[in-house]
Amino acid sequence: MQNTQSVRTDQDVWAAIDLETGRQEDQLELIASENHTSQEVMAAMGSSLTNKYAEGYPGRRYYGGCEHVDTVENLARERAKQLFNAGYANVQAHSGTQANMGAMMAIAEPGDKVLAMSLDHGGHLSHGHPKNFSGIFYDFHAYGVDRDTQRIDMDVVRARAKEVQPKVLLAGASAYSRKIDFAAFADIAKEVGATLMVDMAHIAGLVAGGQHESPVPHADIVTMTTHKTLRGPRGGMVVTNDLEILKKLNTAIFPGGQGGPLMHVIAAKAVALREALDPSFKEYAARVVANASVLAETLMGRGLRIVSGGTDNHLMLVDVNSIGVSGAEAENCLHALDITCNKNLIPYDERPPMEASGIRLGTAAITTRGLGQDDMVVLGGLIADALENRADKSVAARVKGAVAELTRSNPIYGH
Ligand code: DSN
Repeated sequence: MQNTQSVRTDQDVWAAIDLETGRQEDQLELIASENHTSQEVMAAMGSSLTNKYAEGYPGRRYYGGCEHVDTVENLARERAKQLFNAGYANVQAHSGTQANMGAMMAIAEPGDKVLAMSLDHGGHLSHGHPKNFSGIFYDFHAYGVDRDTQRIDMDVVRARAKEVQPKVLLAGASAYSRKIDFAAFADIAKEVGATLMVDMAHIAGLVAGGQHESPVPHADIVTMTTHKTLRGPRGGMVVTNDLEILKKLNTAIFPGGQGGPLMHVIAAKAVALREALDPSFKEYAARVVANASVLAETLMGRGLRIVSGGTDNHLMLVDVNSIGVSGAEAENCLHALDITCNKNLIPYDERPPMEASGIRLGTAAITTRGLGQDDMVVLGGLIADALENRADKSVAARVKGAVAELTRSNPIYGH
């Protein structure tokens, strides 16, 4: 048996992994849903727990030899409950979409009506895309953002809820830069007799760090991913204060939608949750939000329109159409200069999704590697310079050089 700690025989795979590590070190990651985990989180994912089958839940498994993975899953559950001040947690969802599938199966029957944020206005594909399980098995209806303010108008949500009479009211988004009023959503759900589900995937780390109101006291069930602002491994998680919902959720996750849990990922979730419980995580979350605010202000100062006029969280939608560029062109232009982001529809977009009129920028990853507010002023200027002078090779070279200075002086893993 080889020593798995030190042996790297598969040069093809390791070469690609090393290149990806280098890419992450050399590029500024502005994709709002990404982050850089600690090495301890990664070590847990690369541990012997990947070998273990543990279908079931702690103390009630379908396989022997689960005593140690039980310890790990219990730690993850307890830490999730503590971090989000929730009564119950399920940490087995393989992803955010799997978490949403489990939650939906726990609180609704196929064919039931669900009212969720429109995908075109910042919602998520698991909130009703016609080719996703959600749109296939449930009857989704949408609310959007106001054309003028580009914010969610709770009066419109209320009117839509009264009209649709949904079984489930779903709050949460993938590309919405403003605070979400979970208390108001709860009032509306109560008014129409709906169950309130919140998908806080993007803002879970901000909620953990006290930078966004928590949905947990207001919602019947809260889903999230662990790898975005929460800075854990790629995966999903669900919390609730309702024991009856928890019982249905547990059955919906396993055996409903998944088989064996990924115990190595659950271990990494436990490690990340411990990190998020540390007081330093609150400072991190505050820096993420402050950085996003400065970046948005800087871009607006350069004439780029930010959807809704700014940001309250870790992300912003930049309307690059306002300077005559498509989102796809902007994404490619910035990627060539080692700034990674994604093209994104903006509300009421007239371009198709693969072209889009916006780019979505987030500050979770660059804040992890140490960039601060002064750097955001520099970065905003570089982004504006690059987008305004796309054909100018000397501008491109200057921007790329300045990005290299930022990445070199802020290493992620230091090697
Ligand atoms: N794909 C993620 C995002 O970028 O927001 C959501 O799952």
